[in-house]
Amino acid sequence: MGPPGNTGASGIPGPRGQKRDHGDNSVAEAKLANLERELQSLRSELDHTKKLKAVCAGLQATVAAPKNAEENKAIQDVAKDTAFLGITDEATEGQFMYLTGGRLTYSNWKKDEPNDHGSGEDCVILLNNGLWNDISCASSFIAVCEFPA
Ligand code: MFU
Ligand code: CA
Ligand code: CA
Repeated sequence: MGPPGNTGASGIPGPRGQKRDHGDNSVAEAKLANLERELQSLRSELDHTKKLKAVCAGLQATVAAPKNAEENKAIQDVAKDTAFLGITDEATEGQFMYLTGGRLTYSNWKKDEPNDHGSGEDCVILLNNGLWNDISCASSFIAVCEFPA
């Protein structure tokens, strides 16, 4: 018997490998959708507060925020209806601040308020009876502008 022959030519290529398993993304997708909804709602609330500020700022004024019972009554009398106050806790939940800056020095919350009800409430309204309630910043109420003396 003679020596072994030469190596033969390459065979035909094998079949394509299976597509990689990307796993189940439905949980992550649902979370992302929820985050996107939350972001949209936060953006719309922030826009609302900014508009409120801008309306009074255009008049060289600020959104009225009472610093004592007398001012609270004065805003109540001018508004004659439920009105937004220039107060928010949108930066840090539970820490209410004036739109002009600084922590609250006076408040007149209704019983059990503020409660950040539902998906959150970061704006403040003065009710007809003079008491305060925190409410969604996306809600619509009049606001009183406050002018420097
Ligand atoms: C109360 C208020 C809310 C909202 C809701 C309908 O929560 O604190 O701001 O007006 O009622 C139970
Ligand atoms: Ca809040
Ligand atoms: Ca509330």
